[in-house]
Amino acid sequence: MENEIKTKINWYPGHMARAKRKIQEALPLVDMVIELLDARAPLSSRNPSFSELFSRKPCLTLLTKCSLSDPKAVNRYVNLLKRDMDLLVPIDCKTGTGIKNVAPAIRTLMAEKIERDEKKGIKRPVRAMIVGITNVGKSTFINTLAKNRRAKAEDRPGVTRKNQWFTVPELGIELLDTPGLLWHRFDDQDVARKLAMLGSINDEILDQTELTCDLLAILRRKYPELLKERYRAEWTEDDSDYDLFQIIGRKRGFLRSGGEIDEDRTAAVVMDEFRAGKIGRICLDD
Ligand SMILES: Nc1nc2c(ncn2[C@@H]2O[C@H](COP(=O)(O)OP(=O)(O)OP(=O)(O)O)[C@@H](O)[C@H]2O)c(=O)[nH]1
Ligand SMILES: [Mg+2]
Repeated sequence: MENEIKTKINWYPGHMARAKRKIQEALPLVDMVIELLDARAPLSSRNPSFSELFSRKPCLTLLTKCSLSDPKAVNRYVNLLKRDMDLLVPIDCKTGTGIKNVAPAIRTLMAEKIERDEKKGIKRPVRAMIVGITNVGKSTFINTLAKNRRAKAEDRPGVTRKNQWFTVPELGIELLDTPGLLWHRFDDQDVARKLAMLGSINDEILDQTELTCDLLAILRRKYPELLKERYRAEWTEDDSDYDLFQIIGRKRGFLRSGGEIDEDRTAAVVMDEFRAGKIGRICLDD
């Protein structure tokens, strides 16, 4: 298994190319951009085309899903990333962490515009476009701020297909939900694999056993104790990632009639448990 050439991941469906055009067309309508990064992979979840695409707009960066990520790593990334970003705020929409800091950050970033408007006697909401890769939590973030407005949000990539406005009058802001964007070719396949682990790439185009072995490779290197605790698994240096995958399948009793492990079931369970945070708080990026 470990000697096999890995399947190359590429996922840039037609709807994403169209969505990118629509996002470009909508840019003149907004005052600022809010980019969401996944706290479990803050570097890998940055779309490299965004810095150019949004270079003319002030940008608030949100490091989201913090409750699922390693708190030490989140701190390190906040310090590292804020150097080259206008403003960065760590949040979590499930636990509510950091949400109260978002509106003040928007006002700080838009202070000049707000002051200019006030001098002219105009009261106009700040209009922000919410952008990020697929499944990072854009629609969930909008629902968290806009409370009663419902943007469709689900745990699979490509849920939002159209730009859609949501107003939050109590905060004086209007938010444009946009479809998640990936990029045309993943030069770095490690990045592509991490995005697949986060659920940002269509699971149906991936070999799930291979992806789970890649996840286990990261976990055994960075979080061996969490892995041992969750699966009561023991392994040695000599065991390959695939051997470890087999050990876990066996421990869980996912066996077929011939006594081999059920690979599909093992992969699905390990991947689900990782995504739900059951293995622990994990950051995939180094
Ligand atoms: N634990 C946790 N889960 C979150 C958070 N934000 C979003 N999620 C979950 O992540 C999944 C994707 O959320 P969406 O809001 O649909 O993501 P999106 O960026 O709008 O996705 P697309 O529209 O497909 O691009 C959902 O299952 C959410 O419940 C968060 O802060 N913490
Ligand atoms: Mg969405």
